[in-house]
Amino acid sequence: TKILNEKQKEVSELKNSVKSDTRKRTGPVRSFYDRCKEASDIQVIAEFKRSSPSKGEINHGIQPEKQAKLYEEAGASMISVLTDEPFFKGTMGDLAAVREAVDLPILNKDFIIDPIQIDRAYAYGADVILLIVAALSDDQLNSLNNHAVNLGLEVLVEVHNEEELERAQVIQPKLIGVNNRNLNTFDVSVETTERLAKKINTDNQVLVSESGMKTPQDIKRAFDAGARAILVGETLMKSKDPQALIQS
Ligand code: IGP
Repeated sequence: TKILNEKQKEVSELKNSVKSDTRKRTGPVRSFYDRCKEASDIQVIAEFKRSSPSKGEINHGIQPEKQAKLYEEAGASMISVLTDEPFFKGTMGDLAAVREAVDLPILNKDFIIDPIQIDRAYAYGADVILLIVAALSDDQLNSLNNHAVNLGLEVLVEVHNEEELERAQVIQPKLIGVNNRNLNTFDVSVETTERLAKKINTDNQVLVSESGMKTPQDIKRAFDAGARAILVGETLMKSKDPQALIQS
Protein backbone atom coordinates (compact mmCIF):
# COMPACT_ATOMS: atom_id res chain seq x y z
CA THR A 1 0.00 0.00 0.00
CA LYS A 2 0.87 3.69 -0.04
CA ILE A 3 2.31 3.68 3.48
CA LEU A 4 4.62 0.75 2.75
CA ASN A 5 5.88 2.36 -0.47
CA GLU A 6 6.84 5.48 1.46
CA LYS A 7 8.50 3.31 4.11
CA GLN A 8 10.56 1.54 1.47
CA LYS A 9 11.89 4.93 0.31
CA GLU A 10 12.67 5.96 3.87
CA VAL A 11 14.58 2.71 4.46
CA SER A 12 16.67 3.23 1.30
CA GLU A 13 17.58 6.74 2.42
CA LEU A 14 18.38 5.46 5.88
CA LYS A 15 20.77 2.88 4.47
CA ASN A 16 22.61 5.57 2.52
CA SER A 17 22.91 7.92 5.47
CA VAL A 18 23.57 5.36 8.17
CA LYS A 19 27.21 6.33 8.66
CA SER A 20 26.31 9.88 9.58
CA ASP A 21 23.96 8.79 12.37
CA THR A 22 26.31 7.74 15.13
CA ARG A 23 23.78 7.77 17.93
CA LYS A 24 24.56 5.15 20.58
CA ARG A 25 22.17 3.79 23.14
CA THR A 26 22.88 4.56 26.74
CA GLY A 27 21.14 2.53 29.42
CA PRO A 28 19.42 -0.84 29.57
CA VAL A 29 16.19 -2.03 27.95
CA ARG A 30 13.10 -1.69 30.19
CA SER A 31 10.67 -4.61 30.14
CA PHE A 32 7.02 -3.77 29.53
CA TYR A 33 6.05 -7.44 29.66
CA ASP A 34 7.33 -7.79 33.23
CA ARG A 35 5.38 -4.72 34.34
CA CYS A 36 2.19 -6.20 32.97
CA LYS A 37 2.80 -9.59 34.58
CA GLU A 38 3.46 -8.00 37.97
CA ALA A 39 0.39 -5.76 37.89
CA SER A 40 -3.16 -6.79 38.71
CA ASP A 41 -4.84 -3.84 37.03
CA ILE A 42 -4.83 -2.80 33.38
CA GLN A 43 -1.73 -0.94 32.15
CA VAL A 44 -2.06 2.12 29.94
CA ILE A 45 0.23 2.74 26.98
CA ALA A 46 -0.16 6.45 26.25
CA GLU A 47 0.63 7.45 22.70
CA PHE A 48 2.27 10.61 21.40
CA LYS A 49 0.36 11.12 18.15
CA ARG A 50 0.36 14.48 16.39
CA SER A 51 -1.80 13.57 13.44
CA SER A 52 -3.30 10.55 11.65
CA PRO A 53 -4.66 9.67 8.20
CA SER A 54 -8.12 8.98 9.64
CA LYS A 55 -8.40 12.04 11.90
CA GLY A 56 -6.00 14.59 10.41
CA GLU A 57 -4.42 16.96 12.91
CA ILE A 58 -4.95 15.77 16.47
CA ASN A 59 -2.66 18.01 18.50
CA HIS A 60 0.13 18.92 16.16
CA GLY A 61 2.05 21.68 17.89
CA ILE A 62 2.37 19.96 21.23
CA GLN A 63 5.84 19.31 22.67
CA PRO A 64 6.78 15.65 23.11
CA GLU A 65 8.73 16.18 26.34
CA LYS A 66 5.80 18.02 27.97
CA GLN A 67 3.25 15.45 26.89
CA ALA A 68 5.51 12.60 28.05
CA LYS A 69 5.84 14.15 31.51
CA LEU A 70 2.07 14.62 31.67
CA TYR A 71 1.54 10.96 30.75
CA GLU A 72 4.09 9.80 33.31
CA GLU A 73 2.50 11.86 36.10
CA ALA A 74 -0.93 10.56 35.07
CA GLY A 75 0.26 7.00 35.67
CA ALA A 76 0.95 5.62 32.19
CA SER A 77 3.11 2.46 32.11
CA MET A 78 4.65 3.01 28.71
CA ILE A 79 4.77 5.78 26.14
CA SER A 80 4.19 5.00 22.50
CA VAL A 81 5.82 7.44 20.10
CA LEU A 82 4.58 7.49 16.52
CA THR A 83 7.66 8.19 14.43
CA ASP A 84 6.17 7.86 10.94
CA GLU A 85 6.54 11.20 9.18
CA PRO A 86 4.58 11.06 5.89
CA PHE A 87 1.27 9.92 7.41
CA PHE A 88 1.48 10.70 11.13
CA LYS A 89 3.79 13.75 11.26
CA GLY A 90 6.06 12.14 13.83
CA THR A 91 9.88 11.95 13.88
CA MET A 92 12.65 10.05 15.61
CA GLY A 93 13.41 13.41 17.21
CA ASP A 94 10.11 13.08 19.06
CA LEU A 95 11.25 9.74 20.42
CA ALA A 96 14.61 11.19 21.50
CA ALA A 97 12.79 14.02 23.30
CA VAL A 98 10.53 11.58 25.14
CA ARG A 99 13.53 9.43 26.10
CA GLU A 100 15.21 12.49 27.62
CA ALA A 101 12.07 13.46 29.53
CA VAL A 102 10.96 10.22 31.21
CA ASP A 103 12.30 6.87 32.39
CA LEU A 104 9.25 4.79 31.35
CA PRO A 105 9.52 2.10 28.67
CA ILE A 106 9.03 3.50 25.15
CA LEU A 107 7.30 1.81 22.22
CA ASN A 108 8.60 2.93 18.83
CA LYS A 109 5.40 2.99 16.80
CA ASP A 110 6.19 2.81 13.11
CA PHE A 111 5.78 0.58 10.06
CA ILE A 112 8.85 -1.60 10.44
CA ILE A 113 9.89 -3.50 7.32
CA ASP A 114 13.69 -3.63 7.69
CA PRO A 115 16.18 -4.45 10.49
CA ILE A 116 17.79 -1.03 10.07
CA GLN A 117 14.67 0.54 11.62
CA ILE A 118 15.03 -1.76 14.62
CA ASP A 119 18.69 -0.79 15.05
CA ARG A 120 17.61 2.83 14.93
CA ALA A 121 14.87 2.28 17.52
CA TYR A 122 17.45 0.60 19.78
CA ALA A 123 19.98 3.40 19.34
CA TYR A 124 17.36 6.04 20.20
CA GLY A 125 16.49 4.28 23.44
CA ALA A 126 13.22 2.52 22.58
CA ASP A 127 12.39 -0.62 24.60
CA VAL A 128 9.62 -2.14 22.51
CA ILE A 129 9.01 -2.17 18.76
CA LEU A 130 5.83 -2.81 16.80
CA LEU A 131 5.51 -5.43 14.07
CA ILE A 132 2.27 -5.28 12.08
CA VAL A 133 1.37 -8.71 10.73
CA ALA A 134 -0.72 -7.27 7.88
CA ALA A 135 2.33 -5.40 6.55
CA LEU A 136 4.77 -8.35 6.58
CA SER A 137 5.34 -11.78 5.07
CA ASP A 138 5.79 -14.75 7.40
CA ASP A 139 9.54 -14.68 6.75
CA GLN A 140 9.83 -10.96 7.45
CA LEU A 141 7.83 -11.29 10.64
CA ASN A 142 10.07 -14.08 11.85
CA SER A 143 13.39 -12.47 10.95
CA LEU A 144 12.48 -8.97 12.20
CA ASN A 145 11.25 -10.50 15.45
CA ASN A 146 14.51 -12.40 15.89
CA HIS A 147 16.51 -9.29 15.15
CA ALA A 148 14.71 -7.31 17.85
CA VAL A 149 14.82 -10.10 20.44
CA ASN A 150 18.57 -10.53 19.86
CA LEU A 151 19.05 -6.85 20.73
CA GLY A 152 17.08 -7.41 23.93
CA LEU A 153 14.06 -5.43 22.73
CA GLU A 154 10.47 -6.57 23.29
CA VAL A 155 8.12 -6.91 20.34
CA LEU A 156 4.44 -6.00 20.19
CA VAL A 157 2.90 -8.02 17.37
CA GLU A 158 -0.24 -6.39 15.97
CA VAL A 159 -3.18 -8.25 14.45
CA HIS A 160 -6.69 -7.31 13.38
CA ASN A 161 -8.39 -10.62 12.52
CA GLU A 162 -8.27 -14.41 13.03
CA GLU A 163 -6.03 -15.07 10.05
CA GLU A 164 -3.42 -12.54 11.19
CA LEU A 165 -3.60 -13.92 14.72
CA GLU A 166 -2.80 -17.39 13.45
CA ARG A 167 0.23 -16.04 11.56
CA ALA A 168 1.37 -14.12 14.65
CA GLN A 169 1.19 -17.22 16.84
CA VAL A 170 3.89 -18.94 14.79
CA ILE A 171 6.45 -16.74 16.57
CA GLN A 172 4.64 -16.89 19.97
CA PRO A 173 4.98 -13.18 20.85
CA LYS A 174 4.99 -12.21 24.52
CA LEU A 175 3.04 -9.07 23.66
CA ILE A 176 0.12 -9.42 21.29
CA GLY A 177 -1.77 -6.32 20.15
CA VAL A 178 -5.30 -6.44 18.80
CA ASN A 179 -5.98 -3.34 16.75
CA ASN A 180 -9.63 -2.41 17.10
CA ARG A 181 -9.30 -0.17 14.06
CA ASN A 182 -9.78 -1.65 10.60
CA LEU A 183 -6.96 0.01 8.65
CA ASN A 184 -8.95 -0.15 5.41
CA THR A 185 -12.25 1.31 6.59
CA PHE A 186 -10.99 3.07 9.78
CA ASP A 187 -13.97 1.58 11.68
CA VAL A 188 -13.17 0.98 15.36
CA SER A 189 -14.81 -1.44 17.77
CA VAL A 190 -13.67 -3.06 21.04
CA GLU A 191 -15.63 -6.05 19.79
CA THR A 192 -12.52 -7.01 17.79
CA THR A 193 -10.61 -7.43 21.06
CA GLU A 194 -13.47 -9.41 22.62
CA ARG A 195 -13.64 -11.76 19.63
CA LEU A 196 -9.92 -12.42 19.24
CA ALA A 197 -9.22 -12.61 23.00
CA LYS A 198 -11.12 -15.90 23.10
CA LYS A 199 -8.39 -17.42 20.92
CA ILE A 200 -5.47 -16.15 23.01
CA ASN A 201 -4.05 -17.77 26.13
CA THR A 202 -3.83 -14.63 28.22
CA ASP A 203 -1.91 -16.41 31.01
CA ASN A 204 1.20 -16.58 28.85
CA GLN A 205 0.74 -13.70 26.48
CA VAL A 206 0.01 -10.11 27.38
CA LEU A 207 -2.96 -8.94 25.34
CA VAL A 208 -2.91 -5.26 24.39
CA SER A 209 -6.14 -3.73 23.12
CA GLU A 210 -5.32 -0.93 20.67
CA SER A 211 -7.26 2.05 19.30
CA GLY A 212 -10.60 3.75 19.81
CA MET A 213 -10.55 3.84 23.64
CA LYS A 214 -12.56 6.84 24.79
CA THR A 215 -14.32 6.05 28.06
CA PRO A 216 -13.79 4.02 31.26
CA GLN A 217 -16.48 1.67 29.88
CA ASP A 218 -14.33 0.92 26.80
CA ILE A 219 -11.40 0.12 29.08
CA LYS A 220 -13.53 -2.13 31.26
CA ARG A 221 -14.73 -4.06 28.21
CA ALA A 222 -11.13 -4.63 27.10
CA PHE A 223 -10.11 -5.71 30.63
CA ASP A 224 -13.07 -8.07 30.98
CA ALA A 225 -12.14 -9.62 27.63
CA GLY A 226 -8.67 -10.42 29.00
CA ALA A 227 -6.57 -7.44 27.89
CA ARG A 228 -3.80 -6.56 30.35
CA ALA A 229 -2.94 -3.30 28.60
CA ILE A 230 -4.56 -0.74 26.35
CA LEU A 231 -3.00 1.60 23.82
CA VAL A 232 -4.61 5.04 23.72
CA GLY A 233 -3.66 7.85 21.35
CA GLU A 234 -6.23 10.37 20.23
CA THR A 235 -8.30 10.51 23.43
CA LEU A 236 -5.24 11.24 25.60
CA MET A 237 -3.71 13.69 23.11
CA LYS A 238 -6.90 15.75 23.21
CA SER A 239 -7.61 15.41 26.91
CA LYS A 240 -6.85 18.20 29.38
CA ASP A 241 -6.90 15.61 32.17
CA PRO A 242 -5.29 12.36 30.98
CA GLN A 243 -5.13 11.17 34.59
CA ALA A 244 -8.93 10.90 34.75
CA LEU A 245 -8.96 8.19 32.09
CA ILE A 246 -5.69 6.49 33.07
CA GLN A 247 -6.73 6.12 36.73
CA SER A 248 -10.31 5.12 35.95
C1 IGP B 1 -3.92 4.54 19.08
P1 IGP B 1 -6.25 5.81 19.01
O1 IGP B 1 -7.55 5.48 18.35
O2 IGP B 1 -6.33 5.74 20.51
O3 IGP B 1 -5.67 7.13 18.57
O4 IGP B 1 -5.23 4.66 18.54
C2 IGP B 1 -3.14 3.42 18.35
O5 IGP B 1 -3.75 2.20 18.63
C3 IGP B 1 -3.08 3.69 16.85
O6 IGP B 1 -2.37 4.87 16.69
C4 IGP B 1 -2.41 2.57 16.06
C5 IGP B 1 -1.51 2.71 14.97
C6 IGP B 1 -1.17 1.40 14.58
C7 IGP B 1 -0.96 3.79 14.31
C8 IGP B 1 -2.55 1.23 16.26
N1 IGP B 1 -1.79 0.52 15.38
C9 IGP B 1 -0.25 1.17 13.55
C10 IGP B 1 -0.06 3.54 13.28
C11 IGP B 1 0.30 2.25 12.92
